[in-house]
Amino acid sequence: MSNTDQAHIRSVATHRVDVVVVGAGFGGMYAIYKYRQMGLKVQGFEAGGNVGGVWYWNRYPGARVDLQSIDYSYSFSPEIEQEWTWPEEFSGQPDVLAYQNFVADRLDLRKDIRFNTRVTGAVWNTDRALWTVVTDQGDTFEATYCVMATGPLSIPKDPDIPGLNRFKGQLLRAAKWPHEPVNLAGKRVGVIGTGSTGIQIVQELGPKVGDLYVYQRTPSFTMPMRNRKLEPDYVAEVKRNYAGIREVARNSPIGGTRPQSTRAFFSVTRQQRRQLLEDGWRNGGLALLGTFADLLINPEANEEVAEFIRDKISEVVRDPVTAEKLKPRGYPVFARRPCLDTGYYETYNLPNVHLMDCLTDPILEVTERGVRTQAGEVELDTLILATGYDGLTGALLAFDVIGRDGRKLNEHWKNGARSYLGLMMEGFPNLFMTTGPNGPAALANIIRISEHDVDLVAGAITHMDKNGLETIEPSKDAEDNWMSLVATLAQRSLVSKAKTWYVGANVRDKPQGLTLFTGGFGKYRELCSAAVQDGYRGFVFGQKKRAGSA
Ligand code: NA7
Repeated sequence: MSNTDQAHIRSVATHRVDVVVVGAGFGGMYAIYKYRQMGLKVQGFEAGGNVGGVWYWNRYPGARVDLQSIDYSYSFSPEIEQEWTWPEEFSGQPDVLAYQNFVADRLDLRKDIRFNTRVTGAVWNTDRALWTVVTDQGDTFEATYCVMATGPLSIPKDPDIPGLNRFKGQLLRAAKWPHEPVNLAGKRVGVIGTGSTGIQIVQELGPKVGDLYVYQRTPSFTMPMRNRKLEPDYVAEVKRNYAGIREVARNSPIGGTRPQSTRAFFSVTRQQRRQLLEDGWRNGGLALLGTFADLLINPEANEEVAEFIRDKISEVVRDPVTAEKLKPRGYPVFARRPCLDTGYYETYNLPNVHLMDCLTDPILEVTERGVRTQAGEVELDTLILATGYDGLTGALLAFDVIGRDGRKLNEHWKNGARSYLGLMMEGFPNLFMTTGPNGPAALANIIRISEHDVDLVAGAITHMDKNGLETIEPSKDAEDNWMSLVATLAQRSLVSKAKTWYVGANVRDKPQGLTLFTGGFGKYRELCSAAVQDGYRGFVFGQKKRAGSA
């Protein structure tokens, strides 16, 4: 942003608030509520037309959470816990969005949010110790604190395939699905991408469309979700025990109640291992991952589990050639986000579902009529892109964030995202992130992390208020040390050993490396809490200027 732009911002600035919150997904919604309850004047901004974040946009067929809804829900309000009833163990997108709307109504959140409004710039003014935030609607706000609740998955990524715009049929993006119903019955449909999103779409559409062509580059490991309706007795029991459920989640590595064994893989016999894996498979969800303690750090253990899943694929998929193509190889299981499915592999037994292997026959281009690979052109009525996101950093690098001394965030992150506790960056005073890079973000329950981060920020603001402090930012040393810890843990974890959005591999020219804290959510909480208890260790505060001083 040029000096002239900055001067312009100053000249039109009219709104002054205490806190700006960017994003009205789970993190932003809670942030708005929490800071408002503290008596602060809060302004939220949201690019979507309503609350929900990723759940507002992702209305594709079959969209569903892959964590139990009992865990994937707010814990900050005992009233809301009692008033809301989840119908299924793993909720579909309509129920998740209905829940978010229920919370927004219940807490009257919308009055403090400007919808259909995208933040286009945020600049720190050192003299006045405030952020100036501008939007694409021409609004300019000044705020003491800026909280980026922009989420790890909010910038969808089109594939680098030539000709996308040439397609004369219907082009649909999973991450920007139309709000009106889309009738695909009898149609020739192509789906590009077989991550969590592609898998959910394929299993949902396979039995419903004319022909389904699934363009798969890297096969994913997926396990049975075994979703179920929640019986009233079970729901009542949960409602009685929410406090305990939340306590378990807060101290667990994944921020949820899924059991996690401390058993090492090779501490039991081959036969016992097989039996335990069978039990995990039968229990469904991510039970398999919780069966042993060392699946993400012991490559031999990991490979045995991978082979167990490959065997399952052979048991289900009748055509052996298709089964082979569906088997993931060359990267550890659980290093890409493990998918949960309901009959995904079975879908390939349908005569109208065709697996297109982009590893042996890559997509050359999208044409006016469909998709062309080396083997030829497939004509399509509809092409669906399920090609993922510019994860973790995309949202914050989509606009100019300029900190102290004109420091640009894209410069600060030019070799990869840096932060202290996944929460703040050196040189960017009073700018907080929730579920930011180098925190546990994608590796644990995002709602538990969001609540934790929002509360941490609330604590810091209260501390500053009490002590006459005006600015907070991490020291360079603190950020360096945190980054070393993140890197050391990442080296030990198999999560860094696959080409995924976790490591930036899906975005051309993006710095590569795992910018996630792999020590687990419970440990992350402990480290944050220790820093706070130790007088906000690693943070540097600036005193409030006395009236009359420059
Ligand atoms: P993912 O997991 O990033 O998956 C994107 C998929 O799109 C993946 O299979 C990619 O294959 C595929 N892709 C991307 N570009 C291409 C091209 N050019 N050709 C063929 N295939 C391509 O995104 P999702 O939306 O499924 O899931 C994101 C998160 O949401 C997930 O981790 C959960 O946390 C929920 P590739 O792997 O690059 O070979």
